[in-house]
Amino acid sequence: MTTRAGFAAVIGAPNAGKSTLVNALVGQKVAIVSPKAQTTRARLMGIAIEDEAQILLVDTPGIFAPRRRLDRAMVAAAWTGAQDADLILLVIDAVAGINAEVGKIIDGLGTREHPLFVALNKIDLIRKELLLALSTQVSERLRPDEIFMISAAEGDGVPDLKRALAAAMPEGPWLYPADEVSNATDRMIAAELTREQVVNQLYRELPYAAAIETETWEDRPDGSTAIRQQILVERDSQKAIVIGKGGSRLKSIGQAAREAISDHLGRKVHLFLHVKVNPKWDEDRALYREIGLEWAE
Ligand SMILES: Nc1nc2c(ncn2[C@@H]2O[C@H](COP(=O)(O)OP(=O)(O)OP(=O)(O)O)[C@@H](O)[C@H]2O)c(=O)[nH]1
Ligand SMILES: [Mg+2]
Repeated sequence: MTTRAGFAAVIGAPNAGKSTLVNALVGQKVAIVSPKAQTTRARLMGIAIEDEAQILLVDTPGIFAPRRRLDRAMVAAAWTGAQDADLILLVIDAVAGINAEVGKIIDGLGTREHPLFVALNKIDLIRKELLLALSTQVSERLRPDEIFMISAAEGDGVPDLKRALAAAMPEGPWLYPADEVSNATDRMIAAELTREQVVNQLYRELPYAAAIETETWEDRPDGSTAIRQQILVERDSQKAIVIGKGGSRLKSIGQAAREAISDHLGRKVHLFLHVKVNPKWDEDRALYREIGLEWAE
């Protein structure tokens, strides 16, 4: 049997549903998701398998006009992900349509060498006529190899997209073991699962989400794992928000994160969280390494 394997970079504006789609294609949660834009930071890879093909899906941070250093690093990671791939999958929020952010990405794609698929996402939220008009617009402006209409959240159209991605992968041996679903380490995933709780529980109050740093990780002889993580925020006022009244918010973040990490690891987890103010965490090179981002000058 001929096998296929290759990289598909999933790019798009913030909040388009890229991470949701990567999870849907993999069939397991490998990337964190939130209603807040700019959730994904690192370039994370989800591994999907369709018959004889292994599709390495590079989930990238949303592309937008970056100002802060972290934002610049995120956008750079997204474009690098696109350049390194065999195929580009541009995800567009069908409700938002081709807005200024998407326009910039289209310009950035320029004269491309890679095959381009476009997924019009969130079709569960849009009327058919509008969707068809958008599809025509995208086809004229981008001339993609294929356009798909999907709901990453509900799964509509995802199997068709997955089959087409598989068929577009170059022939060659698989690049990862058949049972692997992501390239992230448990340590990275645990930090992301905690960050997901911080973002989801506090996105209305924290304008710029925190970073998570793993301090210690101990697999204990009794089969449990003890993890210490630090939640880095920029100001004392943000620290107070994360901790909440009488520690209630931090407790509920810790509980939900512990359950998620325990589910992921398949073992009992003791999670110790504390909040640290570091006005300059955005400037901390070591943290960028931990997140998996290149330092952007
Ligand atoms: N109704 C609906 N909501 C969706 C769909 N796909 C994603 N969402 C929601 O859109 C929001 C953003 O989803 P993400 O997957 O985090 O988006 P993203 O493109 O990875 O965002 P960044 O990482 O911030 O660039 C979340 O609240 C999702 O639940 C969809 O098909 N339908
Ligand atoms: Mg994302």
